[in-house]
Amino acid sequence: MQQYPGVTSISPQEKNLSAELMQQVAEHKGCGTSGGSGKASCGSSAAQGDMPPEIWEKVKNHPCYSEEAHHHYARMHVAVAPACNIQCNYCNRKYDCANESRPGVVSEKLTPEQAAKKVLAVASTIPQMTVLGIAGPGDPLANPEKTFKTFDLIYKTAPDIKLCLSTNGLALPDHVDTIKSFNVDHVTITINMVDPEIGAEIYPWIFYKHKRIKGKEAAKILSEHQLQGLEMLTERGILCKVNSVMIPGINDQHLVEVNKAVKSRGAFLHNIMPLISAPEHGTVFGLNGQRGPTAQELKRLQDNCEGEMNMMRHCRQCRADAVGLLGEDRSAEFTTEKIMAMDVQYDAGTRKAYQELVEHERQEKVAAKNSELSELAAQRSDIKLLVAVATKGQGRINEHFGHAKEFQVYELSTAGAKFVGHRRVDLYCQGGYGEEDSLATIIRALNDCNAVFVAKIGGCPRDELSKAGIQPVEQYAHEFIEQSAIAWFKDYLEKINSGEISHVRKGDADIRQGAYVAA
Ligand code: CLF
Ligand code: SF4
Repeated sequence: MQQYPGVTSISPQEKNLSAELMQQVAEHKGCGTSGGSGKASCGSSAAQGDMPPEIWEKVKNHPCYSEEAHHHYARMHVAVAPACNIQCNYCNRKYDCANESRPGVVSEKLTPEQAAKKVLAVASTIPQMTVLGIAGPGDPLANPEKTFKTFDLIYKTAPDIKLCLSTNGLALPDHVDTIKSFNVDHVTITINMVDPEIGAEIYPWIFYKHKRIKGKEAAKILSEHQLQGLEMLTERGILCKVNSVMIPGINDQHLVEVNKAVKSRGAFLHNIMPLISAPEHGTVFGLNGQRGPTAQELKRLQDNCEGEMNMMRHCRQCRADAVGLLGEDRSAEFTTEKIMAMDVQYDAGTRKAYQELVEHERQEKVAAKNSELSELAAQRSDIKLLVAVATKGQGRINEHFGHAKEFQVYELSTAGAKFVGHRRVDLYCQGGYGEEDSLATIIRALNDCNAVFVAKIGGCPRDELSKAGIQPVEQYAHEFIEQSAIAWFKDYLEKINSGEISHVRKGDADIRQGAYVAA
């Protein structure tokens, strides 16, 4: 193992404990094995019995590390880290770090002190906010003083909040022990390649040891540091997620190799995200016409890698000052001006009591799903299909069709309901009126789904969806998503078996070419 200056060795005792944890991570074949598919996936409902207690403690209320948790718990980012030490061809420095953010959005930069006040203000307002992440707008470890000062302030004032960090990995080996000492329990490293030839097409340069280094040499150093940093973190028992940006024609095939490389070094979760590229972003890829993947290509690659390790499919590529549940953005409620005017009363007891209620409801949800699943297990069928769900959180079907800005998509089979992605759409209901253009876009976005579950839907969209072969389902309004989807699927199979209806293939749960890619 390569040694880095300033990095102290871990004790043999700590190493033993961490090796044990790493082994548990390696053996853990997914948060969602209770679904019965036997496939590794953090994309389905994780329950306490599915994994070792040490890992469960780390992921149970982290919305990015557990798909199931993201229905209930929120995260926030503070934009304290403006500088970066590398250049990615999908990034324009006018905007936030595109490794954890969609291009074209800019965050309001904060000092560590402003950030700390913001965290306490958000935590007091949103008691289900459990994780503070630093993910830009540049690279947190290219701004170590600001990043660690922020963590220090939060750890001292609100130790119940989990600390999370996202980095390109270049400076990671130098900071692993500091990360550990600040009790940062979750680290994301963006790893787009393990082959410098490919790396040279993604990274024009890095800034390392006071020098700008270009081409393959730069990519080689970056890759070595990323993998070294990953190993060092997992040896210390820090849970690691790897983000990879899928760039068709450059690293799409290669990401299977990346997946194997990061799994063998103890990564817990792999998040393959689509490249979002447009000329107006002003990036090298945007200007040279490099396209992003279709939803079909992305899903196929995620499916291919899933046998190897847990895949994240619920990432929303959020901005460096995101606040709220994944998929919702409450950052406008917490601008610096508003925060500084707030009289913040941080009450850990109230937060704890609220989170206990959340856990209670969560357990009810899992029990309801399992009871429905045991009845489905008796059915024999190879049918797999997709359904879309309108939800605003808590794992329930609780959003009106016309108010949905995105639909969550589940794959249904006799193994259960598995979350496979989300589709952002234009709002149908605009000022109380239905928007026909939006409806056409929504139908296109959901064209591979057999049904859409909603809390309520109007007559016009109901008819148009039915004509497009997408069954609107209102009967489970405000019920739990997975339990309802399984119950509906059981009923669907029974009707097929009795000849009452015939199954309509809508791509066999494979997303069609040209379907909407999350953006
Ligand atoms: Fe933030 Fe990232 Fe931590 Fe999550 S986000 S630093 S791990 S708390 Fe999550 Fe957002 Fe996707 Fe990131 S949905 S972009 S994976
Ligand atoms: Fe941009 Fe992030 Fe890449 Fe730095 S690491 S160049 S901020 S995408």
